Amino acid sequence: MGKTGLRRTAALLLFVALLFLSGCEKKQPAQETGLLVGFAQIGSESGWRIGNTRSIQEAAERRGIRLMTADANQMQEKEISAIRSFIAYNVDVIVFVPIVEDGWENVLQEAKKAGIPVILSDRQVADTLDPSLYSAYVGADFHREGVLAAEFLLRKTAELPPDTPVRIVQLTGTEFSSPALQREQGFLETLERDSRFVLLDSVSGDFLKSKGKEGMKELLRRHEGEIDVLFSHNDAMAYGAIEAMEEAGLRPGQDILIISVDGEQEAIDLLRAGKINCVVECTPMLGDLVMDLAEALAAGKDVPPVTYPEETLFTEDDDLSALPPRGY
Ligand code: GZL
Repeated sequence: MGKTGLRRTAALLLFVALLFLSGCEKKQPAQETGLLVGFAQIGSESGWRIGNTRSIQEAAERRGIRLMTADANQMQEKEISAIRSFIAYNVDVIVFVPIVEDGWENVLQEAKKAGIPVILSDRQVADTLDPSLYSAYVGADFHREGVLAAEFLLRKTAELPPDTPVRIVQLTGTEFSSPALQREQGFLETLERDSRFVLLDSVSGDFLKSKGKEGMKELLRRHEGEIDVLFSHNDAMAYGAIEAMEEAGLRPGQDILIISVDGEQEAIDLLRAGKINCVVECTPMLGDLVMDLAEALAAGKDVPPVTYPEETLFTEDDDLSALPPRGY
């Protein structure tokens, strides 16, 4: 058996051990083809994330791309180990979701040294990282999502008396992750030009429903009777916050306005029910965009450094009757 064969056998044993430990599975596409892609996903913390994984896997399967999927269970060190196993297995392309912006330099240097192109899917790394260490980013413009959330609030409060304070609390996503950092930045930058808007407090809900509920309970305890608006960095945390508000005898969407991000089916249903006022879309359906780039990179072609999917927002003023099922 040649050196490559030995390397792939050894790496396969390492990868299978890692998959076994992290409860992952290797997807077998309909028909095996040449391209082998290693995909490191961060977990299954929200309906959004589950939809994202499905989108990547189905896009690979449709194209006959062999996909090795590793689930990091929200742990960066597991994600780094998975990337290392992809390098050892000498995959053609690595796709991963940077759970946080920092801590990727060493492993991406190793991928570069191995000559394996890397695609950032869904989340970004710090812009201080050497951009030659990855080939492309496919995912949302998180800063714009924050701006869209704030612009809805500006419209919603335009008719209030000019000196009426609008007191805001935030449920933030995973600390140091690009969606959390940039959604907050876009939201606050847009509102800071109007002194009526006051950010009372923020609590991290880590993009989880359970922590969103805990966080909202804490915010209600700290600021009882003072909160006008909740900006939740994702739908899952907003669901938890709605439970906390209703348990406190409050009417979500009326006593406290709710602006959320993602656009899951459940959030659209809550929007229709008047319990959420605005949902900024952040599509998880990135599979085809990612696999287009993977195939191009494997063929030695140049690819755009940034690819944003089409995205919109949904508000209480929209006619949602014709909106097709969200699929996540
Ligand atoms: C955003 C994505 C976020 C979603 C959350 O692109 O990384 O992670 O907004 C998910 O629902 O947990």
